[in-house]
Amino acid sequence: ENLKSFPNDFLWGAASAAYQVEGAWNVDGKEKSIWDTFVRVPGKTFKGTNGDVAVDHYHRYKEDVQLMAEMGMKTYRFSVAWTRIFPHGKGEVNQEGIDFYNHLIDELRKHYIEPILTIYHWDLPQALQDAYGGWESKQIVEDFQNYSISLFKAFGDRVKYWVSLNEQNIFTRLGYQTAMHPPGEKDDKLYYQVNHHASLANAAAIKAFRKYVPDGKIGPSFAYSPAYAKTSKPEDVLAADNAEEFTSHWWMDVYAWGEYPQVAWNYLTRNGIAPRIEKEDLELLKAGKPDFMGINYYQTTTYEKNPLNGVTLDGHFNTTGEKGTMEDTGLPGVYKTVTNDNLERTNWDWNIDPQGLRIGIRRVTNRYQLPILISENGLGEYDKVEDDDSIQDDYRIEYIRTHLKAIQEAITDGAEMIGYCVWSFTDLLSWLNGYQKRYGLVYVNQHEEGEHDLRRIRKKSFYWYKDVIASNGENLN
Ligand code: GCO
Repeated sequence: ENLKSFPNDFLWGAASAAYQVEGAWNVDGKEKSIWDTFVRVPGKTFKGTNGDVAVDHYHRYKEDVQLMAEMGMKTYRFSVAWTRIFPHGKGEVNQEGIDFYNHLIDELRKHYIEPILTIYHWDLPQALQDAYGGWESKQIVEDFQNYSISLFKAFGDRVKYWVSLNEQNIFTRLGYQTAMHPPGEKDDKLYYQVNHHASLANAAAIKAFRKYVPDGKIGPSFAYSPAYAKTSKPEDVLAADNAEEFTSHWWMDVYAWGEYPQVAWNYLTRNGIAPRIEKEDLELLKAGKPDFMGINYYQTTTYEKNPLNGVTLDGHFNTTGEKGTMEDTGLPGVYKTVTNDNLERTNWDWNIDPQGLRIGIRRVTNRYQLPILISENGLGEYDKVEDDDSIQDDYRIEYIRTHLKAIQEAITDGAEMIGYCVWSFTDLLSWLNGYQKRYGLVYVNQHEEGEHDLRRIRKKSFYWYKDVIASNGENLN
């Protein structure tokens, strides 16, 4: 097939998040985020790993940017730690925090690497969690907007691409449905309320952005897992449609249109867990529309009819009468998650589905008519350092290659693609999995225990991606 080329200004890059790379958790005025607290609770993370040091990017950012430059990267997506800027979430700006990101941004620009700045990648100031429950209160909207404005003022002259919230659907689900992330709650009603506040905060930041960075572009990064039906039985197809609405449109419709999808809204209302919404909320949601949709893509999810209650979209939330959450069962009567036997799976049991990325891009393009930034995509695996100090991560190369090919096909389909960020540039702390699960193009000698000098080693994928960038994606075979 004759594929279109990647655009000449396509942003080839890689990404990271503050808590996962920076370390320096309590220096230069930084105070605790909810993650600094959570990782100290016994049993929450693999072998109790935490981000106190992480890969020490805070002190080694120059070396890391040097490696990005060597690879020819066009863009680097990183996040700002809120508690460096406002140690207690609000109040006086901490100049030392601003300085760190100024240095990083200047270093990137010196090497012609376009910074993409993520405002929020999960490290909420502990002080705000303590004061009013963080995302649980509508007060977060104003504090998040003020924090965002401080970033716009400090960096908006040099940073033109911004990501507002990273994976709102994930940090709220893991924080309020599965209790695997802070603050560790299991409460479906609260979960939807928290999401409403986060959507409002997202819109409030974008609204302010127009004034402070009029020539910039901003959008959320959504963790999109396109829904497949297990079979062509109509009830399974309906279950997949339901899942797409509950697991994707619930957020993306709000971002793009300022509206909640009807079917899900009605279901949640019938079950008494729809969020409380005030009239002015809808105005705010409509006033904060993004320039692009950031998509973090790792895999698709497959669904079948959920037989509980037997009636689609008419189930009760808690069919057994026990305290459980939607996450335990899928949605009673609405959908149920199943394994897709047609796809291979990683060692972390995530399916590998490059075509799913093309399908997802197509759905987002058709529904929202927005340009798309693939703000994350990559493979988490065990990596082995050979005796000659090389890392032969052909599996990662294959993963990235096939997903880039899918993007090229999507471009040929007609999608407008801004860029692609490999998750991740260097190895980094996996929130719950320590350093076993590695994503980087650059290996970092960091481990839960034993020898760890934090030395950087270029993986085979580093050299491969360097060639891809140099050829603007012409060498994907
Ligand atoms: C992990 C996760 C993360 C996420 C990223 C989401 O292993 O901890 O996969 O690395 O992908 O933080 O934005």
